[in-house]
Amino acid sequence: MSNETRICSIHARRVWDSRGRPTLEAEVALSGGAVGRAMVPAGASKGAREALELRDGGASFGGLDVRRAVANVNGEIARAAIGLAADEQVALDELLIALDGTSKRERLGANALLAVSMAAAHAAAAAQGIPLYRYLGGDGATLLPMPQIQIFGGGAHAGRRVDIQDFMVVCPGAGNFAQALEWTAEVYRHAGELMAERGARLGVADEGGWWPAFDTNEDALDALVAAIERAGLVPGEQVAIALDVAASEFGHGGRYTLGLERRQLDSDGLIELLLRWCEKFPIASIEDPLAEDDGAAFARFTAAVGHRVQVVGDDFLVSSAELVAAAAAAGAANTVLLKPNQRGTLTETLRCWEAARALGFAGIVSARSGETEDDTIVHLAIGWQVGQLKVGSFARSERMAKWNEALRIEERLGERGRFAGAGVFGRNAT
Ligand code: 2PG
Ligand code: MG
Repeated sequence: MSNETRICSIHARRVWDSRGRPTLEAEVALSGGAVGRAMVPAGASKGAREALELRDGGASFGGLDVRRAVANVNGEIARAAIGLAADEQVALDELLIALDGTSKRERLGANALLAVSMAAAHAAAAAQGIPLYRYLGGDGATLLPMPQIQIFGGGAHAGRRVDIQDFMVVCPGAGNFAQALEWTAEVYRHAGELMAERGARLGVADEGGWWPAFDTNEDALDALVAAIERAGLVPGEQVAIALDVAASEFGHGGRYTLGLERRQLDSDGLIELLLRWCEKFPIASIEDPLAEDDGAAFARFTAAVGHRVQVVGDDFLVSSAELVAAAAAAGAANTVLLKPNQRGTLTETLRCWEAARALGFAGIVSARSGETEDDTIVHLAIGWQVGQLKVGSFARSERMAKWNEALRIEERLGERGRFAGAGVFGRNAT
């Protein structure tokens, strides 16, 4: 260890996220003078097997205050981690995990651990005077991700106004990352105009997608295709649809309740509905088509469309290497969503991605619905060469901060940069 990268101070503070809720920021300073800083996001539709976000409970801020997590960083974690090398991420993260001592990080809090894990990586990159993506991935970190961008919000991010959570687009026909953003900007704008014409432009949902004032879930899909066409783009070829069904939010035990349409479906009924949508609409990717406790149905769905549609596990896999291995063995899903706060450290998140990649899965680095201006995940997507990035919509600065950072990196990489393109989507291994 060079003396320059020794952690000499760790400080956490309470800051505020995009929903106006408390979250944590940590600052890690190194003996050579470098400093790294990171903020932790928060989900609304969470998987039951995610690591725990430590909240104070009680009356203040609806029980969501993070004073205990802040105190854990400034006390126990700082005492244990000061003196370690920031550029030895695995050793640092393993110390954090051992210090917590629980499988779901519920003693110190996954939010406390992650703030330090990410801030240390930033500090180590700063000590070398290079951007984080390059620190993580070296000269090979040249893959610009395919963005998944929300046009209409829904589910838990829009007061359950519609059942499906994210109506997104991907741009398989785009030649580079910047063009994918340009096309998405046009689709987003036209979708807003279309809603205005219907007298239904009622603002935006949690991640910046247009508020889903629709009579049925399928109406939203029709509107999305119409917006792509109005933008002068070819649905399916240039711009395709990606959905996050987030089915754990409206079903368990193989029973699903579509509140908007007042109907109940069993697992096969939901599979049938989604397969019909895959026939009717240019859908390239579906996340959490079934609930986290419905693995057998997840496998049936993947067997039916996984050769041509990317089937993503989020709540189903919670960025866990073990759950990905089990899903791969069962033929359930072909792509893993990677959210560092589902685990609590960068090392565990990277292990999940490495396990997934070795099993032929694709990956998508993802933000949470409660975000900040922190752009660490952009660097993870590029540094780890994951190939896809999901950040929410094309509005609100906690989202745009990330798209804009990826644009800067694309520019910086210049000729060396490669856009992930249509080949990046997960497909069943044959
Ligand atoms: C998801 C995320 C982002 P949340 O389900 O993929 O859309 O939502 O952060 O609320 O879990
Ligand atoms: Mg999801």
